[in-house]
Amino acid sequence: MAQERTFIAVKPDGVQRGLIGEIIKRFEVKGFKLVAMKMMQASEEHLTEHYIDLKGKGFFPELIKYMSSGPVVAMVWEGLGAVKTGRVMLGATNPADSNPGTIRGDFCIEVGRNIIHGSDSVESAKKEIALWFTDSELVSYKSCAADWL
Ligand code: D4T
Repeated sequence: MAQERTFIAVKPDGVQRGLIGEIIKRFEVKGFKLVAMKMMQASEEHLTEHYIDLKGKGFFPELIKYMSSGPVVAMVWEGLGAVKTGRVMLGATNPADSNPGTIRGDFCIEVGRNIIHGSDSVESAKKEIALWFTDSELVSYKSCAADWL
């Protein structure tokens, strides 16, 4: 496994349901390092760019409406295998298939309200991080826990 960065976003339902802290906690206690974070109201244009690969899907208009219905918390987490492990921590896209113990498995029910996004590959992570953050928003520092993980 290599050191990677992954893009994680608490979706509008996760924000409204008070799950920001719980989600941050899971990545923190796992041992990943937070390198960027901001709360923002994403525009439909920005979200269309983020979900461009899904543009042909029937659920796309609903997805954009939902994702732009309130603020999201965008984050970048760094660590060994952060992309793959991040996806495991999120659980399956459809919460009906997400195992208990995963974020979606523990906190949501419907695929259209699945509270969190996580990059699905290193390549998508790079694109998503560049879409949501400027280089200067990605903070470089050494965590004091780094040698213990
Ligand atoms: P995101 O990108 O939000 O982390 O979700 P996934 O990577 O796990 O899954 P995805 O890209 O296939 O779907 C993006 C987003 O669309 C919603 N969705 C998905 C939906 O509302 N109905 C559906 O049938 C599917 C497949 C949920 C996540």
